[in-house]
Amino acid sequence: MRYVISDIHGEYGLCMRLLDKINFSGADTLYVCGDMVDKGEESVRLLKFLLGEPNVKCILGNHEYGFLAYYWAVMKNSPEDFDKVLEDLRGWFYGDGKLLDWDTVDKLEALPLYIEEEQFICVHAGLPCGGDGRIVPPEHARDMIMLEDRNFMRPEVVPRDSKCVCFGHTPTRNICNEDKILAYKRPGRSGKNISDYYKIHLDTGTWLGGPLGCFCIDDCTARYVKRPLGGR
Ligand SMILES: [Mn+2]
Repeated sequence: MRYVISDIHGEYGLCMRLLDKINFSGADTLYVCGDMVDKGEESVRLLKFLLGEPNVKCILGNHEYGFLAYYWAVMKNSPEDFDKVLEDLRGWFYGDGKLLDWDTVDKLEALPLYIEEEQFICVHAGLPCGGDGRIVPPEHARDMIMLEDRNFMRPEVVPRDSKCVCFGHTPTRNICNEDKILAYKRPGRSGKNISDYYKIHLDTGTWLGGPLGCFCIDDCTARYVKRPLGGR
């Protein structure tokens, strides 16, 4: 089965519980729509896991991009002393920054801004969408729009004639007052196939205390794990 998820924000434990719940195995694929890091305490542990699994496909979110921008700035200032640079970069992450290594930095730097498959597109925040419902394809969209767009998530934005767009970035509670995945179905469709949907909004506000959820591309259902009582 193929699953999409977004905005895990350093919640390694919750992510592991969710993967357990869906019996995630080597035969499955997980698409991660960015913002794996920051806010939570185990950003680097989570990164090392996700970037190390051959069947996990990640893209950049604005939080990974922010880290990379910092990395590029640090490299400009002291490019010779790599030990010092790495020490500096470790300070970026709240919690487990000391686990950061060059392998993880290099893998992060190699991540794309979107993934396009036959029936769906993964992007962090959204794609430009005009009033006529025509979206700009990801290869022509500006990087910062894909990373930080705040228009695409609006319920009244209805892309037409496009693949289903899976995205996160803004907690869905801002739209529906609930921490749940919003799957927007095309009119008159059954909802059993991913092509029956035009967009899947994945950010369930995990860093704000919400659950962590993922959406199964193949059976079109959402699965969640809640935070333990007393957790953030
Ligand atoms: Mn974001």
